[in-house]
Amino acid sequence: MTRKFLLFAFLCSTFIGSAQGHAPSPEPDAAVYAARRAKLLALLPSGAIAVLNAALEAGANVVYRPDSSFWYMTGMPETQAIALLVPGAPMGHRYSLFVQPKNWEREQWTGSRAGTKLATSKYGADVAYANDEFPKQMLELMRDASSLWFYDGGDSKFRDTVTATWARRTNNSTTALPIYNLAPTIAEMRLYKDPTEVALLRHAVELSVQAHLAALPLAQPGNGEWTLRGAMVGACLSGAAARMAYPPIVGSGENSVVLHYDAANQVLKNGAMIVNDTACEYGMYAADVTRSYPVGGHFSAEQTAIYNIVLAAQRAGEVKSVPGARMHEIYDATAEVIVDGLLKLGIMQGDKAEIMAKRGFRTFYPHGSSHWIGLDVHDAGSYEQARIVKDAPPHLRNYAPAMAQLKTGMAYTIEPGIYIAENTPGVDPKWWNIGVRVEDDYLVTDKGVECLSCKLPRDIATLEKLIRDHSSK
Ligand SMILES: [Mn+2]
Repeated sequence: MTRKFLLFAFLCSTFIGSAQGHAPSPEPDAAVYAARRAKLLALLPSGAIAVLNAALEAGANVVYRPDSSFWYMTGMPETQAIALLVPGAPMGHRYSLFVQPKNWEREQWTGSRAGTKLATSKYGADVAYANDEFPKQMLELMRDASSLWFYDGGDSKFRDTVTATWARRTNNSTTALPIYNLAPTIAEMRLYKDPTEVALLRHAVELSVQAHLAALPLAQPGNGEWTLRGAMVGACLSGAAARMAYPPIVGSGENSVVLHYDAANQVLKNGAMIVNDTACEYGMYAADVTRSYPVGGHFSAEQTAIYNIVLAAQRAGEVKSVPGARMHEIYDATAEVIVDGLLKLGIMQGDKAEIMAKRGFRTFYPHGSSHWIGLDVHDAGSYEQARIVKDAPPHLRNYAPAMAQLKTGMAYTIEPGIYIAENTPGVDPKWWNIGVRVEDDYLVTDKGVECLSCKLPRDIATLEKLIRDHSSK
């Protein structure tokens, strides 16, 4: 049997509100989800119907995780569920849920199902049906609808069925009947975190900070990359995280320059740089935190030089990171500090203006500085990338600056990095295999931008102390 949401449902069974008790992931608060649906209904034109599909089961031996956007609108943790929203319907008939029917023989294997009863009493549906009723109900509602809005939850078969059914309806219409993907509309809502989300995100970040603090003392020669990973996974899960926010990245030495290295199977060699990009998911919300430090806790002169450039780049990004700023201003600031620093060290050569214009630093700083965080670690929401900037030189067409402006409720990372691979042409071998990324999580509030993870030390002296105090030598 593949459905493993029993564990998830169990973790959901205690309310987060009792923060003192550090209860596991929160019980969906029906009012929060109802408010989100009301907002979505208000955005839809009259005559619209909206169908939202839960994610498919992920497969055997994989714990089911609800699709983030479906969860955001429904709080319904089960697979094979469909939500139907009809803004033009009378009150009390606007929200239907189609769910797996109660069936003890199945539930004995895969866990309790809400069934139609809880679909209304707990998850707030006006009306609930067994999910095999969906095709019939859908056809009936389509007859009077003038636009269809769908969210497929990553299930292409569901999308095909819904769109084909709508196409048949359109074929018999005197005018074209539009069909829209709901994903961008929900994504836009998800960009602005409500208080419930902010509380969960804070908790996820706090737990991740504790996990990093548990890992730092283990950065000793003879331990493995897995030792750090194990400690962090342990810290997250024993703090009632349902899972990690993403596959942990703990890479030392030559692995520190691989951005998404996830094997964690190398023994730690004294002095090797570690990039540790690991964080917990809590209550469905993902933190994203990275620290870099050498095995044994003694930064070499070269590691110090690179590290301080990255830290200064992050600081420059933070300075730009104010309400109203555009996302690309953060990236530009980090890139500029990195280019200045690498030119000064002789790792890069050439004209700064030309390097900036051609993004010539991407050998060393190949990724962006920032992404949204939330229900997904790379959260939904547009960056409003300008594909072609008015009057911009041609190189900017590849750069596609993110024009999105920081507004209250948005959450994002600032995570510059420098990675110097072995045999990088023109680079002195003393710099090889130094990878450094420093990543923190930020929230725009009414009072300004708050760093959620910055209590986790970033300065060399404190990082060294946290490692060296636990050295056996
Ligand atoms: Mn990140």
